[in-house]
Amino acid sequence: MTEVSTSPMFAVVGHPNRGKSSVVATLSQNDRIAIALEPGTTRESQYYPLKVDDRILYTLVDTPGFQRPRRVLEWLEAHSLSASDRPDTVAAFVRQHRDNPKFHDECELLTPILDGAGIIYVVDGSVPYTAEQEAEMTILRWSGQPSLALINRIGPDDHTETWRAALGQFFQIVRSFDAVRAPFEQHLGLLKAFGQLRPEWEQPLEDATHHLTRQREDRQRQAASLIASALVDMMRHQETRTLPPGLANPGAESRRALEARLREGWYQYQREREQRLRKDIEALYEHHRISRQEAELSWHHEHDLFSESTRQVWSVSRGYLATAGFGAGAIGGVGIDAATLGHSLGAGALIGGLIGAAGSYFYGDRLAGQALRLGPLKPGTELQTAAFGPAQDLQFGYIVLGRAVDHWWHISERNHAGRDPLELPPTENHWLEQLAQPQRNAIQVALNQLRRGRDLNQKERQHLEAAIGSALEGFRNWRLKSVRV
Ligand SMILES: Nc1nc2c(ncn2[C@@H]2O[C@H](COP(=O)(O)OP(=O)(O)OP(=O)(O)O)[C@@H](O)[C@H]2O)c(=O)[nH]1
Ligand SMILES: [Mg+2]
Repeated sequence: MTEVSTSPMFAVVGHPNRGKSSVVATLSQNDRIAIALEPGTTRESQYYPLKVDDRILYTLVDTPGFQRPRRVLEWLEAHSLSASDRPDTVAAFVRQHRDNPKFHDECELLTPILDGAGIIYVVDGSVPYTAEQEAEMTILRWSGQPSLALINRIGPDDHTETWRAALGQFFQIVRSFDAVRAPFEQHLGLLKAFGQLRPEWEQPLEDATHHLTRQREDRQRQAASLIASALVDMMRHQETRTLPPGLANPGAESRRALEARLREGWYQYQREREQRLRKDIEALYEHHRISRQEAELSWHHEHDLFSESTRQVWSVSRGYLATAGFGAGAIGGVGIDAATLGHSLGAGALIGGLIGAAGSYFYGDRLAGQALRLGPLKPGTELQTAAFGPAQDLQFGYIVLGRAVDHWWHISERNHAGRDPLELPPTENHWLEQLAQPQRNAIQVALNQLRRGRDLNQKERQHLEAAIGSALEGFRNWRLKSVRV
């Protein structure tokens, strides 16, 4: 508690349903805060400290909206003798009405302000300004606390300019801020503005922007490492079964059945591993409640890891493959890829037909690369191991990587006020062209190694992580550019 009182605190206040909780959620990086279409969602004041490395950088207080501002103002005017006693009059109002249900919301929202919190007054710039809100603004001014107004546009209309003119008469600082869409840089800009409200807050908020910037860089590095781990696991994965005595050296028919079973298991593993990566990335960015547009349980879906449309979106061109790596192994990989292409198109279509449903499998068999492999009988026993995997096609690595980087981008750009389901619309693979040759090589060399079932040594792993880190950076720049066009 003592720490809370030494770091800056801001009460986010305003009319009901204007995006107060959304502002709090985004700036405190907390997606558990209730945000809803109905007015009156927030009924009690709640304190949300933003912590980095166990240090509270600042605290935001989410509050209920004003319900009876005119009545409150009437009371204040009737009980104030001069301008100098206004803050005391506001305090007297809260003392006297604390247990009055009629003014419950006003008492809740004024309490943190009387305790010294700065005021962040949130309005919706998509609805017209009305004089009705003057009572709210006047009450806030009477509290004597430093204040800033935020114009948060919820709907499509734009009344920002009238709002600006009105708010400018009541608040020291007026800013526009879209709680759902504002990019990270704007969060930092807003914190700087908060720091201008009181001289003693300037340094703590300067520190806060510094910490948040560092945290974002750390998260990006950790994301690269999580993605590298998933890539290693997925490329190397082998689905195996030990065949008990009597089933060793199966005939052609049971061999096919065994192969189909192992292949399904291999698909399943890959999908689950990818989901685990996604959850890990979301947790890294403190997104705990994301619902997905993708149908997770019905795999036969165009967004499925193994669908034809996925392959089209995320696989890299033959030219890219040919130039990405210089090692002999890399070229070998391309060779295999080219040689099997014609054949596996046919096989892929066939498997798609067998599996039914979307029938869109194309590359699953080619990825896992090969038919079932049966090991030798274990000496002294009748046991034999059957294996499926690891992935033979380098494209699988690029597809996994592309999907992971895309998902990361959506998560890292997502504000904690966002409540829409996560959609991952198709994109193109031009992003890889952002990568410099050494990073392309590092990825290609790693994939080639993994394709053979070999693990990476520490140095190779570091190279891969660094290259994925650059891929994240490149992808972000590419997305920013393509969004702006
Ligand atoms: N598009 C968009 N929608 C927003 C934004 N801010 C809030 N909303 C939506 O507006 C509605 C109200 O948002 P809340 O943050 O719950 O508003 P509030 O002021 O806390 O509401 P109460 O607690 O009921 O007073 C929700 O449906 C939000 O998703 C925004 O910046 N952009
Ligand atoms: Mg609310």
